[in-house]
Amino acid sequence: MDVISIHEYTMEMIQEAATRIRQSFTEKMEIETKANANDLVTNIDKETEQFIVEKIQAYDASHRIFGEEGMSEEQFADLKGVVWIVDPIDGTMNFIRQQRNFTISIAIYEDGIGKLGYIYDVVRDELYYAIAGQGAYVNEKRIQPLEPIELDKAIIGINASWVAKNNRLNTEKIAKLIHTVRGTRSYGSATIEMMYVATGRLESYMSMRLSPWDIAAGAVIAHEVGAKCTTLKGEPMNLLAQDTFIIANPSIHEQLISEYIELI
Ligand code: 2AM
Ligand code: CA
Ligand code: CA
Ligand code: CA
Repeated sequence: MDVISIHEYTMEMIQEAATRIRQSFTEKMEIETKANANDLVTNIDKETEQFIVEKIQAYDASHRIFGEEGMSEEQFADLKGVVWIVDPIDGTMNFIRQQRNFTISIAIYEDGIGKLGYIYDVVRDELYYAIAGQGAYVNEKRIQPLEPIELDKAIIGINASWVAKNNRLNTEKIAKLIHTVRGTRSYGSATIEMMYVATGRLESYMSMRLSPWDIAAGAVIAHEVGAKCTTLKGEPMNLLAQDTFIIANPSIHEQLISEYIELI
């Protein structure tokens, strides 16, 4: 795999995809629901994925492609070979309602190993990316390795459903966590929240259910700065199916899981 050639190609592709998304702001979009009333998709999600898939196929037709909107034919059975994992718009609800706080997310894995990751916050014009082993960047600026921090100084990316009555985890422990930390935030885009952890704006982000395309690119970038990504049980994160997920500053990752997260 020619990493530098793929990198240059992807940087250009992602800018082109973003230009198309920006142009779409002036047009009326078509909105459909997927699994439930809050699970939305637009024609722009689909058109962006279609554009990216065609570009990848033009680059190398032997590469496999997993995309959220299913514009490629692949099933998620394994990660053999070169696999592109694409979320054309991460944060679709934000995209529809706010025209901000959404990203384009693209990862390239080879035999299950993360090689390149790209997350483009289109409206802020912040492109986070990493080539494995060569550090992580936001635009031209190198992202510094994470510094240790104590939990009582941490800001945690968590949303209100974690404390609402639910049958998936011990909410009393989460309430205790919320009282312990300095603050909580919720942005509605897994990739933005992961990049906020990678850049030290948050110390952790966690979710009950994310898919491979929500986390694949972020994990490559996070790895370069030392942020730790696992399931909420502390197991290796799942890139073949929906699962729980946590990313955290390494100094608090273990403590969060062992003291505050009790899955039922
Ligand atoms: P999406 O916008 O690409 O669907 C929202 O809290 C975050 O969770 C977004 O990153 C969103 O990605 C992701 N997510 C994963 N599964 C989801 C679902 N079933 N419904 C809504 N958001 C989902
Ligand atoms: Ca979606
Ligand atoms: Ca997503
Ligand atoms: Ca999406």
